[in-house]
Amino acid sequence: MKYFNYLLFGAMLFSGSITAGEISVYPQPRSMQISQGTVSITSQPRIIGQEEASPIALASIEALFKDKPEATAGTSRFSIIIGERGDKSVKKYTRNIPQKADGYYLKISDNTVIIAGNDERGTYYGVKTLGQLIENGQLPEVEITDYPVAAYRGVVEGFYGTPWSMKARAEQMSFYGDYKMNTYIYAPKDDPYHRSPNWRDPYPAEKAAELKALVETANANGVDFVWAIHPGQDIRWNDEDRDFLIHKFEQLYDLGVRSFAVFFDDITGEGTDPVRQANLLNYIDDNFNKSKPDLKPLLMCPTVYTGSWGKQNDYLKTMGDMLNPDINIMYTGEEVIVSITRESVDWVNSQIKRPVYIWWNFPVTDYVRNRLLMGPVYGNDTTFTSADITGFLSNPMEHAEASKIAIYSIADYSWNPATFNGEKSWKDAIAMLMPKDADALECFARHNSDPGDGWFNWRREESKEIAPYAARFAEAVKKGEKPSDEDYARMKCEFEKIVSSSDRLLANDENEALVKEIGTWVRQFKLQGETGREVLAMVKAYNKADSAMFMAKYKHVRALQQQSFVLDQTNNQNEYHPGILVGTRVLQPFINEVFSGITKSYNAKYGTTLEIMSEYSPHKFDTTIEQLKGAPVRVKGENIQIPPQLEVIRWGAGCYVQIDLAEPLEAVNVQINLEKTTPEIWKFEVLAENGEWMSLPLTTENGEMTAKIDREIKGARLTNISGRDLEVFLRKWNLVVKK
Ligand code: V0N
Repeated sequence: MKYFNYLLFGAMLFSGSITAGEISVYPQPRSMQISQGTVSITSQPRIIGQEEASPIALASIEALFKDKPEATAGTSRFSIIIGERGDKSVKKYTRNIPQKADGYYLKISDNTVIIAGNDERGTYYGVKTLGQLIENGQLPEVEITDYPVAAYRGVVEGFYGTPWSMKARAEQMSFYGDYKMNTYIYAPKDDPYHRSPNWRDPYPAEKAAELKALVETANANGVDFVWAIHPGQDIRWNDEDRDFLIHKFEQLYDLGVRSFAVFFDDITGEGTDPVRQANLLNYIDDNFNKSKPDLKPLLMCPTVYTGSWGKQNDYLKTMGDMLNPDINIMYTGEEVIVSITRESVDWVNSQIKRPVYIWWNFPVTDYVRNRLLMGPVYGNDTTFTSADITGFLSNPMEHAEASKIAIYSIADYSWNPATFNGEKSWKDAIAMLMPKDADALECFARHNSDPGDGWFNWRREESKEIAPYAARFAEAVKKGEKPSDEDYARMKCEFEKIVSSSDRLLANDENEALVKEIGTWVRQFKLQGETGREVLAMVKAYNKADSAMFMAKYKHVRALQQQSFVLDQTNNQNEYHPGILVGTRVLQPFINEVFSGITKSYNAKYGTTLEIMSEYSPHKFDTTIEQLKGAPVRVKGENIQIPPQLEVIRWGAGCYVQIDLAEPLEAVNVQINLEKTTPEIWKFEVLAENGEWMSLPLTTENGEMTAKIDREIKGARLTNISGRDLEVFLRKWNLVVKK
């Protein structure tokens, strides 16, 4: 791989009039030599070989030059010689053509362009590269030999949540074609005809027609449309279900599908049996795939699809031993949400005995639905070759347009991991999505990229440029010191940029689909910028002993926090992770810490009792436990929560936690997990309408205490009545109410 780097680098040193820097072909070609001259395009090209060449390649050429005038007699016409291996037109270039699927040879010199594909799609990709080389009606003289590392590249629409719309899917196809992604797997977990219970039923006519049209759009862009079935949760291991599955595939075949997959992920019960799964897949391969001459290899997603699960049993080894050799096997890496490492790929390949087909769970957010993952692709191993991986697909967010930032980079990475540059790819993707406001979108994206510290503990960098300034500034406030002017200026500049970037994104007319998808998060981001700016002003006022200004800024922050709370509570109210979170790794913690810190200092200095809780909540939290003072009450849909604490809580005898509701609410129950559950330790009470506290019995089941409430209350409280000081973990304190 180093050799190609030098070749590419070397070529760039001897660039001609068009400097190498200006030439950016995505994905980066395997080898590109640039020479002096340029070819100017003044008219329609003369095309040689069109009788045999790939129709979609010819269609792309037509589209490239559609606005050029017909050549007139005497004008210097430029020619395009086009074809694939074996075609007469490119016969004499056969030895230049790489013998790799999707590979091509492209040479531009004098007034001639040669595009010779190893196969039809290779020719098509040669035309896509040609299109990217055109600058102001000029073509550089180059010689390119190009082919991908991963044979299958693109997207598996395999997430939980709202499936993409047909319109969004169709729009994705041209994007895949432009960046040499050749695979789209239709596998929306929440499409009932893909998964249990309706996988056996044929699509109704209208839906079938939509799929047929989508398959045609995919083919027109060189994309293999893979239809996946997900029978495992209720499949019966008998001929009837086997035939149901084949019949369903037949319906999709009749709609034009030529690639098929069977997914067994995220299931329990009988369907998880690897031997039965392997027998079914081999049967499909032998009786369906092999009976039709024009199908791509069968693909399966295993039940055991991570290394950490795979190392606990022989499931993947069984698949490797039993599955027909041409059936491809998917895998998400060592964990469900993780970077793809050399170790994990080597291990799984030793089990499955074929190069693995990676399903990379990025930028999917169905496990953190209140966030967007807009950051760069990085952290995957860059040494993979075609012997290691046969596929590398992205499982994207339910936000199709916003997912393009990551997908664009994954296209580049999967074509050639060795030369992949994540930061550059990320910036180019952003500029592609919003040329005029790329800096504004980049500001938004760099502060919305971390999934947080959930069960998967896979983190992403976020706000990394300002993190050192933010940390120093917050530390100074915590110590009651004045932050440095440099830190103050840097933070103020960032918050100003956040506010202006947000307004520009909301006003952007270049990409309405993107603005529609991320708009609510952008509005939240703007509020965050305004809040940050005003919190800084509180610090400035405090350090100038300007109480009037401090109070004005304090009240403004309080108002902004409430707006942010309302926005969070009234948008994206899915049942898993409702709400709208932004800047969670650095910005929000900074704002919370500095707001609380400077308000505490102000209270101490002026003897005031301004509330120091940073996150707005209409409900008040009261406690006699030192460690929990100031903890925010979180409202998540119909759950009013004291957020889980990672540290041990020292809960003194007679101490309590109490929530005072903003208004009487119909409460269903309370769910409490402190890892010390024997009920005689605790007294749970609710504040009834009549102002009386009444205790309700706590029951314990599998480590959790619950109390049925089913009445209107104004508050709830839990007291340690054991007579002893306790050490507990506050895993969960959740009051379920009816909105
Ligand atoms: C989550 C949850 N996976 C699923 C879905 C989903 C993705 O989009 O595709 C990421 O959230 C299955 C998958 N297949 C290859 O990745 C998996 C989960 C977490 C822990 C578990 C079981 C399932 F123990």
